[in-house]
Amino acid sequence: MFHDRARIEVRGGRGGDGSLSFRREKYVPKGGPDGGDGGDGGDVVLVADPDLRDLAFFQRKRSFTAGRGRHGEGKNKHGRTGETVELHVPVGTQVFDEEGRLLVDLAHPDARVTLTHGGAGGAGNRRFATPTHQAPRLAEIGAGGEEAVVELRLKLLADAALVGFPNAGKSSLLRRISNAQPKVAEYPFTTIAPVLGTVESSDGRQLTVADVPGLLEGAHQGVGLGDEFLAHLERARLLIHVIEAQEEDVEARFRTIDRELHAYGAGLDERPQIVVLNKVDLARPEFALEDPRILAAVETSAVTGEGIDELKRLLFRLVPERAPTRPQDEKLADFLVYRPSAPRRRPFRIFRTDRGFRVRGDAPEEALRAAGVKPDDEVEFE
Ligand SMILES: Nc1nc2c(ncn2[C@@H]2O[C@H](COP(=O)(O)OP(=O)(O)OP(=O)(O)O)[C@@H](O)[C@H]2O)c(=O)[nH]1
Ligand SMILES: [Mg+2]
Repeated sequence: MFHDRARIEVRGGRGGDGSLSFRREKYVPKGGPDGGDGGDGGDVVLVADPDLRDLAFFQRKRSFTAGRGRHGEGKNKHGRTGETVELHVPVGTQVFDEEGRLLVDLAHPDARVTLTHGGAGGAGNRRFATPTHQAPRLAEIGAGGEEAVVELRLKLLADAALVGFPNAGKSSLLRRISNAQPKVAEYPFTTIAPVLGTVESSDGRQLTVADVPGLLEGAHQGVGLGDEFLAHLERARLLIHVIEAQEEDVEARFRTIDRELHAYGAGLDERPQIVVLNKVDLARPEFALEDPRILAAVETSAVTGEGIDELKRLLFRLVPERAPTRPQDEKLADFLVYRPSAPRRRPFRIFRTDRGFRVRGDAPEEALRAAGVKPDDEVEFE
């Protein structure tokens, strides 16, 4: 199964607690405070991995928590930072929040983004020593990590995409022009998951072409395999519209598919197209439709090889250049839309004292519970 969606729950690690400790040495009756700080909790990070093809991993595991920071200790020992959890996703993965807003677009190999930060470690009592208050009997509790529920959606990054009725010969053409080996058979809906192929020109240039399931009239209402998989065409800059030559009215077939592209939206009906009349070894009808989007029409046979070189040449000539991006823009594009789920600064702080707890600011009850406060504990509010 090919999975292009997943909903996951992520949590940054909790920060470690600061330590409440005093130096104890022989012949030093009243040692100063020496409690070290707790370590920060680990983050949950997404990484765009060029070796991955889909989001299948997240069907088995959906909940991820980064490591917690270690507690601080006496002798000014700081706790270690919690372990970061790195989640690998295919290049082209987008992240949406629960309201469906786009947060991140991992469009480049090795792009990284932090989904949830770990909580800050608590300060050890040594930090609270002042000239007038040399033996602070309190240490800070580590903060909880950020939490988020996000939806991952994969949209393939292809330069061009094949589109057309089932059985038109899309996969056969991709086998002919690229290194991909999608399944081919004489029944409709042989292709049920998108496939990417790399096409190479004689001078070494490369293009990627996506093959997706066939479309039927009414696909936008769920006929056939529906039209959800057209999401994988959204980023293709050119469509290769494949029509079976032996069918009756090839121009009417063109318009039917075009209506489905229109119904899907996302600008697919404005994309430039190469129209491919395939299976011309069986029939050779005329295709005379004029349309500003049709940049070229070519006759092919995936069986005899006729027209295949011509199709490749047209591809390299007609796929529009990628909009030029400056390096700093590319980096921004991955992160710009990201809104962190919670402010990084703490709205409250919780301390452990030798009698119980002390709270500064407006701490919600669950934060107190997470800090280890029990119903009978003494809590001072500042
Ligand atoms: N005679 C002839 N048969 C072809 C040609 N191209 C493909 N076929 C045959 O048509 C059938 C369908 O080909 P596919 O490549 O699987 O078609 P598809 O468009 O990918 O189909 P779906 O994945 O179901 O949408 C297979 O039996 C192919 O062998 C061609 O140019 N000539
Ligand atoms: Mg196919």
